[in-house]
Amino acid sequence: QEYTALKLKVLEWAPRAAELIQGKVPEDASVYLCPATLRPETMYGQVCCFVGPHLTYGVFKASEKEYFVITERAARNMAYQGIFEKEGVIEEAEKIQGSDLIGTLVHAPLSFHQQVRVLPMETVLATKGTGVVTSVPSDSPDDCALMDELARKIKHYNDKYGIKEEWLKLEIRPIIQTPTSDLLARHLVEKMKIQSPKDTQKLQEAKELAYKEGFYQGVMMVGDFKGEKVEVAKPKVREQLIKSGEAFTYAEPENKVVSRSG
Ligand code: ZZB
Repeated sequence: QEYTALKLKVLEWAPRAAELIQGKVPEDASVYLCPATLRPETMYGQVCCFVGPHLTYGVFKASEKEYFVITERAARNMAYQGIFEKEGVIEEAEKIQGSDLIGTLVHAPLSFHQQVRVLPMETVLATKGTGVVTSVPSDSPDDCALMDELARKIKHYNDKYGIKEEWLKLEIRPIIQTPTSDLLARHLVEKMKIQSPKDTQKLQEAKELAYKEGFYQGVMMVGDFKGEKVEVAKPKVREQLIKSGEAFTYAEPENKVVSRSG
């Protein structure tokens, strides 16, 4: 699986993360949260960045001036892909629990909303990508269902993680036109009566539909490739992000199936 890993620069740490980072990273270095995505063409619509509150992340040194917040598993993979300055070497400046990152303010490349917050996603898999996920509720049913849930239970999430209502209020703008909708994820969540992020089976189905329709029938409504088919625009947006230094390629080894007989 080949992902585009985006660099979301930390502008302001959540209080607990700030304490942990203090003195661990050089003053003049930048730290980035690096979500792995299969949909670089949707980056215009980012409204937040998700982490698994119960996952452990590391702040890994990519070069003298750049540190990445990702899972250790992702760092181990990246170390052998020419992403870190020193091949095969992993330097971890600090460990951080996902819950301690919530509320951190980051810069989201290409997005209408240049500054977005880190929010919790209980369903983030530690075994996929970087463990960091960028949220595009216009085109990702999972993100759409979770943003609804966070807003619906804002009191609970405020008590639990200090989430503020205004962090959830960023406008969700259409990015891609398909035959059924210009907000395909919202359309599918409503049509399939998806009630919460726990409707995993329906969400899986919605995701597959959204991938297919978005890729084969979608047309870009925004950005430099406005009017072009998604199929055509996707690699171009990706290339642009990589050229500008705002993203890099991250490949994931296939999950090995270990047979019982060994
Ligand atoms: C932004 C985005 C915009 C995404 C979209 C999807 C969509 P997949 O399809 O299951 O292989 N993701 C990445 N890492 C994780 C993780 N560790 N745990 C849970 N979700 C993760 O997964 C790839 C997509 O799942 C990634 O692409 C990311 O969300 C999320 F409009 O990034 B995506 C129809 C989907 N649309």
